[in-house]
Amino acid sequence: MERAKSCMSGEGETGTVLDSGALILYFPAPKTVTGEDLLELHLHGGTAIVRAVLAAIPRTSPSSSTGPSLPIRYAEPGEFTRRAFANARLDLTQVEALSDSLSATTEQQRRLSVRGTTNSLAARYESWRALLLAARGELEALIDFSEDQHFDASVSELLSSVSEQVGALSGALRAHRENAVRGELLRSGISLALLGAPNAGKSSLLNAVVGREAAIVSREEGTTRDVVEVGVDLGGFLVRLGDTAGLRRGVEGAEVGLVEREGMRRAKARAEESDVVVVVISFEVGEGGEVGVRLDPEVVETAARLAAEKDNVLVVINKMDVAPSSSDLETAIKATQTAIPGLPREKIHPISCKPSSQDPSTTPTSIQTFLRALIAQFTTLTTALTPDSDSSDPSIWQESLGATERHRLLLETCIACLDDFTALVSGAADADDSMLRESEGDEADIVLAAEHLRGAADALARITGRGEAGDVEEVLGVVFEKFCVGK
Ligand SMILES: Nc1nc2c(ncn2[C@@H]2O[C@H](COP(=O)(O)OP(=O)(O)O)[C@@H](O)[C@H]2O)c(=O)[nH]1
Ligand SMILES: [Mg+2]
Repeated sequence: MERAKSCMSGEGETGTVLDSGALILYFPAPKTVTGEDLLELHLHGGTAIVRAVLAAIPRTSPSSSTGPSLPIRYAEPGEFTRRAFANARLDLTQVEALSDSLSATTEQQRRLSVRGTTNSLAARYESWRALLLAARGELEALIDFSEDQHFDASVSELLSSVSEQVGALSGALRAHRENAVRGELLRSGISLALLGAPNAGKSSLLNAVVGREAAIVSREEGTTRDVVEVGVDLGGFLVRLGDTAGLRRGVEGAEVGLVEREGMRRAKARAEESDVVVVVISFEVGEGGEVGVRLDPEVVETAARLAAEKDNVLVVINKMDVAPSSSDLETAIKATQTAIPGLPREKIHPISCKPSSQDPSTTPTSIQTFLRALIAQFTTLTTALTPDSDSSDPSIWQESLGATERHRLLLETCIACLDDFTALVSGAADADDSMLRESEGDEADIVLAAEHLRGAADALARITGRGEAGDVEEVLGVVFEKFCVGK
């Protein structure tokens, strides 16, 4: 048996250092990661040592050496976290953030997941749910106890105060849902499409950005038929770059064939669903040696449509190195702005993908400048919105970026329930306050309105994974606290 030195530290955990250098830490429940008793064995990593220790554990039965051996087995995937959730050490939003932080590959993903590991997001859902429970409590009091003499608030006042609260909450939920979409850009990556005529330099730009030959660069037109996808970390943002087939309007002698047409269809579809579209146009040398910017109608029409619909278009004017003078560049910028109406000057970036002759391994300066603008655009896209109605510290809204796709779907359900509530209550108010008069049918309306609030609160409870049990008690608690019924 090895000699061991024991020590106590922190909140009761006991550490034992064995002479072989192994460290055994005992954490008593309930303030542990899983909420259960925990024993941590820190061993040297050799497989023989680990195997010997694992073989020794079943023989250390606490009862007697002849008693049943201590059952041990490997943990199931995620079992520690599952136990932590079961023992209320973590809520579902924290479990999700933990899984996100384990799979984070970029700085922005890491930051997003760290934000979610505190329980502030869950606390916010809980505070909204509490608000809904309180509102529902008030409505149920209206149904159950309206004849009670202690109930002195006017029915219509109460209803309008409840719908006012629901209205404000609904605004906050909508902003939160919008931020969840923005947060998803950090989590799953920002999708970016490169769009332009054949030979404009889309593949060259992709390679200059990625820093390796991901896409084939060729003077031959139509080398990219399908969308080439590359994932890249730009300024800490995960970006999914899509290099697409060139867009061009067919002309006599150079008609667009079936395969090329399909490539163009995919290119437009990819641009349509992208978060950011970079349109590549270029200076070209004409047959007579003249240099001018090439604006293919197929490219500019698509770009103008996307710019008007989504305002997510950036333009690069490539092959600046062949432009004879800076006035040619200014002419090119003006022509681009005419072709794509409403495109601000700062969204047009002259670049050259041609490597510098002094140091071909460095990214050309013009591309570095463009990348900085691109990263600024990513920052804007992923900054949390603060609802106008909310004058509190905007940093708390930053947290709502941590809301996942699962949260977003449940938020939709919650918002839909609140919309139903508002439609019912305002509909009734329009119908000459019929809901406020006390007949049986009106009571049914109030029951239904309370039911909508319950649906909304349940959706929030499903986000944190808490709250369904004891829901009735909570509602009753609100009723009794507010109206002192039954005293
Ligand atoms: N002079 C010059 N040539 C370029 C530049 N960018 C790309 N090219 C050339 O333009 C041709 C087409 O480029 P590529 O990237 O394949 O265009 P894509 O069809 O839009 O993907 C190739 O011969 C490239 O070497 C540039 O900035 N300056
Ligand atoms: Mg290409």
